[in-house]
Amino acid sequence: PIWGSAQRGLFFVFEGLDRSGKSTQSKKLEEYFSKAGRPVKWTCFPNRKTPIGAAIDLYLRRQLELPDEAVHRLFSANRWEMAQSIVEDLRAGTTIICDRYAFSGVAYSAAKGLDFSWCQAPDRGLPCPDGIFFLHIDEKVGAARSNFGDERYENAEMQARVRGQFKDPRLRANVNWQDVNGARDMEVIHAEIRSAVEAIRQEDQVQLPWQQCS
Ligand code: NYM
Ligand code: MG
Repeated sequence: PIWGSAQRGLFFVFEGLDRSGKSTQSKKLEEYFSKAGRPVKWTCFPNRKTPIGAAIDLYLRRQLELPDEAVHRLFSANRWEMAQSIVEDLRAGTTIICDRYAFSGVAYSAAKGLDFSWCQAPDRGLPCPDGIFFLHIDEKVGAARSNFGDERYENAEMQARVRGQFKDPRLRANVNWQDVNGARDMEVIHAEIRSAVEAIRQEDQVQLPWQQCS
């Protein structure tokens, strides 16, 4: 089989609006794996440490102006430059837990008015997550949590538009999308995610060949 004798790692992605609890929950899941002695790596997109990520960071901190289309392609290229190492880690048996992925890429750019399927195109073929945990927060919870910084997109108006884009069924098509109510106690949310992860782990023991996002 494509994975050899060793069990491959699983690829989990956390998605949601800014301040939805993705960082907290993704790090709690990483801790759960590492405490159990299972190989795991936490990562995030944008990955601001690469050269492309450095340009994205300048853009988000408003020190660089770029056309919407150009920055959309940079966000995607930032995933492509990490794709090889993600696949190698998965093949080596390491589980990858990722804070944001292509779904944010589409939702944020489409919220700026770019065509939805145009936004999806550059990410086609990237490693497909085994599970996507989408942390929902409604407008009221969002407003209560919103001690936004001054990065681009961190304002109530943009967040409302992104919230709308995340509801588009084209984002959920052909992927293992798990809606999670993000307005609850963080331990309750973590427990729910943990059991979803264990269920996915059971299914994946059939060692399906690794798929790409279509
Ligand atoms: N973002 C993130 C995008 O606009 N497109 C993408 O492809 C990704 C991965 O970057 N407001 C936006 C969403 C966030 C911002 O991410 C920075 P974070 O997770 O807040 O550092
Ligand atoms: Mg943010």
